[in-house]
Amino acid sequence: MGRMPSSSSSETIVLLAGGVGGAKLADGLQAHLGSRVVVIVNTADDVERHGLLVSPDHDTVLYTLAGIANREWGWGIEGETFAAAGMLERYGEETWFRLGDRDLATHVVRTARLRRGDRPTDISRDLQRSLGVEAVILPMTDASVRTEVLTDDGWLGFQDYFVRLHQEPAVLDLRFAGIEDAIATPEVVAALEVADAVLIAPSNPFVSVRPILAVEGIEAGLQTARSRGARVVAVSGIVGGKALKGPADRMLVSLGQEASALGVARQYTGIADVFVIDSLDAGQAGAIEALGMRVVVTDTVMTDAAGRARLAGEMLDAAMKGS
Ligand code: FO1
Repeated sequence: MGRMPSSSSSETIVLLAGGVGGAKLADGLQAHLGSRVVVIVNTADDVERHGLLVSPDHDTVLYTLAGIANREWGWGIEGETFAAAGMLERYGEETWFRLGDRDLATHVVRTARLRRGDRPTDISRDLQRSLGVEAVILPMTDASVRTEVLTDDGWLGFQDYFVRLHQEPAVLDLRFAGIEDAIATPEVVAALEVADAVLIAPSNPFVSVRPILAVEGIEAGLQTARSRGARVVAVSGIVGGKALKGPADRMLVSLGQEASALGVARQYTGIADVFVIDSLDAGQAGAIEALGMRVVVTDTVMTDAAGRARLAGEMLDAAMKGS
């Protein structure tokens, strides 16, 4: 594990997170702070498959924090098998969104409980307890929000674009269906109220972080936290002009932005106080500072558990000291 951050033992740290990058940073934070980490996770990439609700970003964070994530893919479960998917295929079902046998159990439990009227936040809490997760994972809202992307072929559901079409079409616009009715849960509001710092993961700024901030009450809660002195520290998921994972670099360009750490920083103007960039991008520090953020330059690529804990420690340090 990396060095311990200069943080006291009673603070609450809130992390806004999408899938793989968010899960890795959450894991690094959990290594430092255990149950004092609250991860507010994007649920706008949720999708219904075979009558079940799948919550990919949530489950990626859940499995990673439980130590059972599939290391090769980043999502799903280690040692996964696909016997059920094979059978679904024989029945003529579309299986481009591959649900593993172990993963399927999560969606069965989630969907059964939703049908009984349970809140997503409560279901998530019980899944975490069953898997022995120390940190707290909170869905960004209990309402249903769905990211849709505009391509040359019209509006598509996010997983259609991401998995079925392998992120190939250019994304011309984005919308979050259902966002008008989405409000922050009491748990999310309470976490932001006591947060000593809010961190933003190296997740896609458009389809992972923006939906979280768009939920009524979340950006307001973050700004209230800032006004009482809590810092917001974001980290770039673009290193050397390339996304560490996923299509964020191409999305930045097709949405009229620059595929660079600076392009990501611009998305967090007026939101982040500190922006963490990779040493490869040190040359952009001045331009990012001109946006009104303090810049921290470090190694941001989390290749192993030590790298996750190290970046988490650097972000905690940036949140807790300096001006
Ligand atoms: N990603 C893929 O590239 N192919 C898949 O078949 C796939 C299935 C899948 C099933 C459950 C789950 O929780 C995630 C899954 N993912 C798959 C990953 C998912 O599409 C992405 O992690 C996110 O939605 C992007 O943040």
